[in-house]
Amino acid sequence: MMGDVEERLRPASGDPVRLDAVVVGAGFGGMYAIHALRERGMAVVGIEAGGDVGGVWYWNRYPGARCDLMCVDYSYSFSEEIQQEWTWSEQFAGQPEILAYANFVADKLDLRKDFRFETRVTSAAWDDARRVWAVKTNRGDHFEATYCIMATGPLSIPKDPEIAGLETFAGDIYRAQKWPHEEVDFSGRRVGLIGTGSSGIQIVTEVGKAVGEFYVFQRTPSFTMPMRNAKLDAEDIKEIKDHYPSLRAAARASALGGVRPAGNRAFFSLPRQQRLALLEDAWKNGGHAVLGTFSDLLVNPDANEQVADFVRDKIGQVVKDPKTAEALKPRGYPIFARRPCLDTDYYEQFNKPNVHLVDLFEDPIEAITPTGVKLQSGEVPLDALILATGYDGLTGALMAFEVLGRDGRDLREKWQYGAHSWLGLMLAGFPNLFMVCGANGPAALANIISIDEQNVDWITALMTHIEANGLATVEPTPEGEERWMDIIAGLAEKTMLSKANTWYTGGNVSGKTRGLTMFTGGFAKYSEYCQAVADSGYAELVFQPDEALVGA
Ligand code: N01
Repeated sequence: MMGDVEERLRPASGDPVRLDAVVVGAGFGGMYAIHALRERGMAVVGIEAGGDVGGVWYWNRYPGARCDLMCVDYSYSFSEEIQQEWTWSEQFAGQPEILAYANFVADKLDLRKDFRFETRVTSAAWDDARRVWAVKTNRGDHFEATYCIMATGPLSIPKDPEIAGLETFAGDIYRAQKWPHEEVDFSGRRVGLIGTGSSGIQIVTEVGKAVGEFYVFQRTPSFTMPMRNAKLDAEDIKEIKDHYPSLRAAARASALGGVRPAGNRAFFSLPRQQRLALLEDAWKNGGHAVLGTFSDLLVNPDANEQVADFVRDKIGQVVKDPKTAEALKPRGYPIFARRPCLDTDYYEQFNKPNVHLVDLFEDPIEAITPTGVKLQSGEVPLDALILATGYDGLTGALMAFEVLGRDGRDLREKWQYGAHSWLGLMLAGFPNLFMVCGANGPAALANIISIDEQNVDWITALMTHIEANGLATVEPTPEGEERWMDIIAGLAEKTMLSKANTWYTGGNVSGKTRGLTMFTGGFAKYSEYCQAVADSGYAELVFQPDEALVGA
């Protein structure tokens, strides 16, 4: 059944195109899924709204976009050939290099021939009588597939700020999540930025370098720490390439799927001076070292507050204007409960005479006008407005089109009070449907490429089990799903991650049910759960036999 995708997508009869699997999304999860399914000899098609591979790295071309995980971790581990052939230029790669890497992998594995780009899925519906997923697109495609793999990513539906008058702005609007492909020149222009999460912080450090007047409209400040990125020289590269097996093994055994260091000391197990010295070292080392220095920063509020104070002190040491420094210091939520950001000279930008912090808690936005942003205190005239206001995360992508399970059960109804699934991989009532990096797995709390690979490998192993045993459909039991959601809830109660209003909890989208639905037990533990299920012969899953084989 293999062959060129365009040929297979145009059947002469106009009948649905029959495939083994449809994969939605051409990010790192979807790319690996296509490769792994093809390796099993399956006929597949990938559907992707963007014009090429890369997922979030295809869309997020804003100035300063960079991964805050080291590339030695944030890259595929499944192919020794790819690991050896590709060479990273820096510890933390920028978006152009990560996108170039995605393209390199796509070329190497010839992935594009099975992707349908600039195409959106409009509906996916399970046909129980025929045991197929019927998947339709906005280009009139109609596929029928035994399996449907949703590799739609936790962050793919941008969220605009709900501010009156946005559509009336007469200047240029740029969205971090859908940045133009050509370079944007801000020099000499009056530019505003709304949003100071990971994206906004990266934009500030880059746009701040060449801009006329820059107004950073900040509602909640984020904690950000120095990345201290470094170029990789020939010796570094050799060291990495010689040790990939052990580096990957360490990543798989870690809570974050690769972030290092990961401390196992409790904060108060050491005397004050020693704790401070360790934090100072971590600050100097950069990256996520501060987060990794102690084991209990997200479960011990006193420890968390002391580390938050340490970072607030650092902000005060950099930012010269005391009022601006005070406004930049995050308060009222635990450090690391919002995604910890890494930056290069973020706070330094605010010492420049043309970079202005606007504290929206003190002076809220009343409206956006054709000529600028109207604050309570008056209007800030602008030529351009950058929105870095985040995403409808975790559930947004799968709720953006119709997904209908057995008996027409609608996923939007199933998830109306939040994401609910089994291992973040499968859904009771939705046979043969899989999610890659789904909302109830470790999702945004660990290295997404590690999760993608682990999920896809687990899914393909289950497919092998299905085929080897003459089975046709698989889905989790409702009880299994409940048990998983209880595990998640039990773990979530122990962390402070839900104590900030973020996309982690749905708190950034009005009307969305709030709750921490990700697995907070860490990547390694998550992998253990998944493996235990496979080792048990897939307990908590129900299968139906392949009727074609029954009695054969
Ligand atoms: O989005 P966010 P993001 N008026 O939701 C503000 C990953 N990522 O795109 O918090 C004013 O974090 C909002 O303010 P508040 C990473 O997982 C990774 O930055 O609601 N402000 C907030 O400041 C990350 O967590 C990397 O008060 C408004 C901001 O918009 C995730 O993507 C880089 C507003 C949104 O922050 C999302 O990050 C980039 C309004 N009406 C992203 N509405 C790296 O790997 C919203 N905001 C480095």
